[in-house]
This record gives sequence, C-alpha cells and structure tokens, in this order.
Amino acid sequence: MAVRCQRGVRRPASLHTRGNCVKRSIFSALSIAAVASATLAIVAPSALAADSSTTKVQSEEFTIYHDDDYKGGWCTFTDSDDSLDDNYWTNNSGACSDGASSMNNQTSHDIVLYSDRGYTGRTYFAKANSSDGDLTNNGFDNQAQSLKFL
Ligand SMILES: [Ca+2]
Ligand SMILES: [Ca+2]
Repeated sequence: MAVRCQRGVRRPASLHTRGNCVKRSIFSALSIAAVASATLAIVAPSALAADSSTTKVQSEEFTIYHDDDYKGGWCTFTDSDDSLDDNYWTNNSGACSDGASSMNNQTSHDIVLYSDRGYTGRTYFAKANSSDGDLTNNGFDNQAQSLKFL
C-alpha cells in the first residue's frame, strides 16, 4: 500500500494517506528524539563528572545537615533565606527549620543562623569557609529557622 502523502487532498480517500503521513511524521519525530537522547546519553556522564569534581571546590554553597557530622538529609543555600519552613531535607524528612545539627559554609560569606524566622531570635555565626560537625556545644542544635548571608 504505497500511498503518498499529499497536501490539499479533500476526498475521504485521503484517510489512508493521512494515517500514513501521521505515522511517518511520528516516526521521524521519534527518530529525532532517539538521536537527541542518544546524544544526551553520550554527553551527560562527562558533564556530570566535570560538575561533581569542580562544584565541590568552587560552589558557593552553604549547607546545613539534619544530623551531626554532616549526616542525614541536607539543605543547601546560595543566598539569605528568611524562613526555612519551605525548604526540605534532601531525604524527605520534612522542612529544614528547627533541625540543623551540623553545617558546612563553603561560601566566601560569613553567615548568621537565627533561631526564629525573619532573621530574629538567637544567633549562630558561621564564618566563611568553615564547618561545624556539631552545633550542640554552641547551643544551636535543631534551632535554625532563618539564615542571612553577610
Ligand atoms: Ca525558605
Ligand atoms: Ca538535627
């Protein structure tokens, strides 16, 4: 059934033609998608590898961890945040407020953690490029509710 795709055919006889044309265009769309994803599959691993090796060193990220010693889920920040209620631990254990037990400041900013929303309450000072595996001895375990990049 070699039916050619024709434009402007009005008669119902063109039903087959249309079906055939639709299939062909779907097929070519799939081919394009297949080529695109094949290209992505080739590119992605090296891009990811490059990312993970460089971001560790160069990323300007501040990270709080749910547990001591940089364990449990974590939340990362690249700027001030006046409420951690709408930030969530990476392991889906809930909102990041009132849960931080260790922190890693990989930014060039000093950062202040606050025990209340809107940069109020008691404070914990995280120096630029510093880390702390246990906030308990700073009286700040599970306290952070907002944080400000200075
Ligand atoms: Ca927030
Ligand atoms: Ca905790």
